[in-house]
Amino acid sequence: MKSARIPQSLFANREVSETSAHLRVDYVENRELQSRLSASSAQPMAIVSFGQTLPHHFSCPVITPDLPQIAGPHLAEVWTSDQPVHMKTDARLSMAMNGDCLIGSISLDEQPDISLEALTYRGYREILHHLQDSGYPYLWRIWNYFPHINEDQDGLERYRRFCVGRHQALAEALAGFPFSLPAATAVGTKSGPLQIMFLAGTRPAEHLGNPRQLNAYEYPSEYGPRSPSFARATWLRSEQESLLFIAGTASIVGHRTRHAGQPDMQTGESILNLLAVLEHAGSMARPDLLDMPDRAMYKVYVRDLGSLFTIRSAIEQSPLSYRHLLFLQGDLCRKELLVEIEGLIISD
Ligand code: 3EB
Repeated sequence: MKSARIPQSLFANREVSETSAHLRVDYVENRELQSRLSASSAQPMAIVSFGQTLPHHFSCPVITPDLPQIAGPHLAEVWTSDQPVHMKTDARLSMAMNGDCLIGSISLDEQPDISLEALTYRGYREILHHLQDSGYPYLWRIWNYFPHINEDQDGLERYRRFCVGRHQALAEALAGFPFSLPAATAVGTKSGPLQIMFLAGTRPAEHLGNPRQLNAYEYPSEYGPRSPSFARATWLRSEQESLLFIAGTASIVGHRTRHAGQPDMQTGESILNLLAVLEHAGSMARPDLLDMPDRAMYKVYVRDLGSLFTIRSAIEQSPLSYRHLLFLQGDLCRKELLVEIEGLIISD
């Protein structure tokens, strides 16, 4: 570990975004990234730049999924720590740890002699091995990115192949499976390797369902030979602060896709799902959770550029409030889905 000085907050005099005791997330314009990081004593843990590679080298895990940002200034997602950060890197995997949480990424190139399910299995086994080995065995949040997600490969859709490999690895090696599964994203990129970004901790988080949706890990087999391994929401809470990750909030009720072909209606259904998860979390504790709108950020994955305006209007007219709204162009894991919204809501 490095020195134990307590760093200043990353953007002390600026509009700040989400904070927790040890972990922060800020959305920073790409061209300001380097100057703002070097002006700060906070330690970077990970940087995510959507659809753009970064011109500089950073010492922390950097992930650049090919999901173009399609509205607003180009923002990078910057995870920083107010505690010293320790890095571990090998050829495919890179991790940053601060004693409480770990953020990592793994990148796996597809090759003709290995199926997507075998590659996914290998990636997840490697992640779980490193988490256990490093003392951060509890999964908090996962993002999965890979191209051609809805294409068939030898008679099975690539997303479903991915689900098979992920399920096998997690069922074998994650203690408490499936109830310990965290909130997750799986979206289709335009290009690139299989990339998995993961957040894990030394302590367990709480995983929640959505009363309007079946747990994805209980989906019937009509959606694939193995069910998708994720929770609708993961909640990290302590006396001082709370981070609520919401995922998988698309136009699905029960286990069925709703409103095929209608991006406006799908957006409305996704928002009802988000509000249901927020209400569910609020009913468990922290009734003020819903009163912290300025600490919310939502990422909106849009399949077709042509429906951006419709989707954006539906969100702007909804009761959802937020500080950051990012629109990314990506493919969703069911062919009929045109939009998906994920959230991070922070209270302290
Ligand atoms: C669904 O319920 C919606 O497989 O990790 C959303 C977020 C979806 C994550 C995943 C899937 C995943 O199936 C799709």
